[in-house]
Amino acid sequence: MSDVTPLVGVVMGSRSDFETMQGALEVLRDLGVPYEVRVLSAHRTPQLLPTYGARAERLGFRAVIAGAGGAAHLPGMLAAFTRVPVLGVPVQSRALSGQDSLLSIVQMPAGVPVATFAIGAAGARNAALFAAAMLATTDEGVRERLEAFRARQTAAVMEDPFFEGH
Ligand code: RP5
Repeated sequence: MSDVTPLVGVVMGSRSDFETMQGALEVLRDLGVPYEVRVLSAHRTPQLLPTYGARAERLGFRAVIAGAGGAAHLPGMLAAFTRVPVLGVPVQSRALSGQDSLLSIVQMPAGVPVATFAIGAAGARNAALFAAAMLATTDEGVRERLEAFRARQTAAVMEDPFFEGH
């Protein structure tokens, strides 16, 4: 455990969400964004939500990435308890393939926003990239690493032999 103050909190409704959410952690690590991660459930540990929301503000988190599946209340409930921007990741559910998670997270009534990303692994990675982009507006180091990531991503496509002769 590093003693660097986290700038991004990553929470998920269950340990079973970890496989999806680990992509967000990888991206944050690659971009040198300090984070902390924990399981926090809107329905199994509801009493922890106000505490976590207040703590996120006190520690100066710049974003909270919240992944949940099924009736995915976690991002919305957390957004109700904090002024830190909440980035919601719909985890793919078994019963409805994540459509339930997506609609639960994206359809916040006006007044308490949650930024919502794609279902599953792409959403988790993009939420982390989005958090990094927010940080990059004021952090030159993160901006440079994000730029380098984009350049590598572009190069990987351009260097693909599939493009030979074009
Ligand atoms: C949600 O219920 C979690 O976010 C998870 O996606 C889903 C299923 O949880 P488990 O029953 O696998 O713990 O709270």
